[in-house]
Amino acid sequence: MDLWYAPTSPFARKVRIAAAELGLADRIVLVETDPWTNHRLRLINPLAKVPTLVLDDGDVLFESAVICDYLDAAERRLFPADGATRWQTLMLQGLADGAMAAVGRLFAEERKPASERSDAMLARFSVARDATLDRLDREMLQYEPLIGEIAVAALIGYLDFRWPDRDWRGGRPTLARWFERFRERPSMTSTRHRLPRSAV
Ligand SMILES: N[C@@H](CCC(=O)N[C@@H](CS)C(=O)NCC(=O)O)C(=O)O
Repeated sequence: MDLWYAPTSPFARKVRIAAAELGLADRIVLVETDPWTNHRLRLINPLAKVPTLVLDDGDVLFESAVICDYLDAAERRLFPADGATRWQTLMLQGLADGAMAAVGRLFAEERKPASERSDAMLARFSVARDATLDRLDREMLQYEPLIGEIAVAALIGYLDFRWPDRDWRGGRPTLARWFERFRERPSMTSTRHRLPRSAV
């Protein structure tokens, strides 16, 4: 399988963490790309986004939640088949994914020249980030992850990568404690963000 990814993408990292947790990382060939400039990506994914997974038979999957679900299909370790836990973990994934989209837009907005920045957008994305972190501080996050924990770890890893000096941990001791331990998992240490090296 080929995983088209960008080393700065939290959604792609979510898939890589899930693959590592499932012991599938070495079945995946990583194809580093820049989704903004690589026109070949749009030939296989109309949205031209990462992550995009090309299966061995040539079928293509996109959307990180779909790719993670596919990787988990053989064992059902990350996505419980039914029951309350299923809905809780899917909700957590949805929340973390939504916050990742908001902070991705926040990062792009902050990088614009001051004259082009929108205070309303900056405020909206910041509030989404802060409200999500407050909510996550009240969640019972586990160390043996389901997909919800993996998505939360990808979100927080991205915050640390893009804003290393911001203190999101202050006032959120439960979440901070959970992440201090979770970030040491091999699935996390083997998938750290970095700036792009090359782009196909
Ligand atoms: N909902 C998608 C979001 C993927 C996404 O937004 N990826 C970003 C990189 S973090 C991207 O490829 N952006 C390029 C674009 O928006 O054109 C998922 O879960 O996979």
